[in-house]
Amino acid sequence: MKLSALIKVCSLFFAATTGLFATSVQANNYKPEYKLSIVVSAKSPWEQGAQTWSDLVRERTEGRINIKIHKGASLVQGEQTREFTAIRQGVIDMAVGSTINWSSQVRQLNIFSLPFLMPDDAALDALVQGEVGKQLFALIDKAGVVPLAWGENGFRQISNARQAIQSPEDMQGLKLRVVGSPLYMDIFTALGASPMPMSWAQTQPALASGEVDGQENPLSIYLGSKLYDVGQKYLTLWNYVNDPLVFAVNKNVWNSWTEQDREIVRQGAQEAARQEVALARKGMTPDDDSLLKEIAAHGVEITRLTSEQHQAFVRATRPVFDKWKERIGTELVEQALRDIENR
Ligand code: X2X
Repeated sequence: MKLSALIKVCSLFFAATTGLFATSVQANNYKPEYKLSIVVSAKSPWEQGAQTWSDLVRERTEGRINIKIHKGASLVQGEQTREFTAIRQGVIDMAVGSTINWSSQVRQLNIFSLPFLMPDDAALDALVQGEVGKQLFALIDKAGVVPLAWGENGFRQISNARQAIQSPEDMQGLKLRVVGSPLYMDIFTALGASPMPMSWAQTQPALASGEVDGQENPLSIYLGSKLYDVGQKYLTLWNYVNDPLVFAVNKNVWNSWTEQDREIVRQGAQEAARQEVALARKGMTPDDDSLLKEIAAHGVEITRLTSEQHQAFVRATRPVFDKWKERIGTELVEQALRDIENR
């Protein structure tokens, strides 16, 4: 064998073995199990979305990425507003998280909680699938968390144990549980209620004991958590906000995976999110109101607002919208308004 040929063979052998070596080093960096956080515990589209994502990833990586779901925000002792920080720090590896809970760390995520910004599903789609969604993902990424797909918790409706709510006057003095987020405190204070910040884990016992009169959450959570069993017999459909969910991974964990596995995780998140959004919107349309029927069958009085009644809520919360528009960033909110207009 000529010297040049020998060198070639040797270098090929060297390349092959270092390649093998690199793969095994990468595999060694993988954890035996990855911790995925969600806030809800009961059956819901949110929980189902996390399950689908985990299953797809486990299957397609042939078990290299093995995900365990931790419900009830248990990795942060139920304190859901600390979830984002915990992902960033690596206490949590992965999450399907609500923008409400992450908004204390990424203030622009408050945009989805601007009262009555989004009139329908298409408006939410226009935001998350457009320029606003792109900018928000860049901000989440900059904060040290890798966002992969947008899911949806849903339009949030208000329930209480005292009386039907048709106007802000009906909310005077009502003790309402809200997520510990300043914007929600402002909204319900403007409406004349007494908002009480509390984690979701504490809410169900607080509703059962009568410590609080009401709460606001999407219908799927209301039903999945059986809130009709803890006295929540009055439900008003007012679609005032809608919180999207973000499928995300801690940055170091993301970087520890091979390119091929990252692609599987990203694809899996996108597929799971698509299915999750469809599920989150199911059963509350004129064509299919099965979810509403199921709720009504538990003796719940469901109130729908006339457009005049709706306007009274919009008017009462307008100053909060204006104040928070500035805090979130006027340009981003203007972009959102344009995208909704052109949806
Ligand atoms: O706490 C809530 O209300 C919930 C479950 O909807 C969120 O995590 C935002």
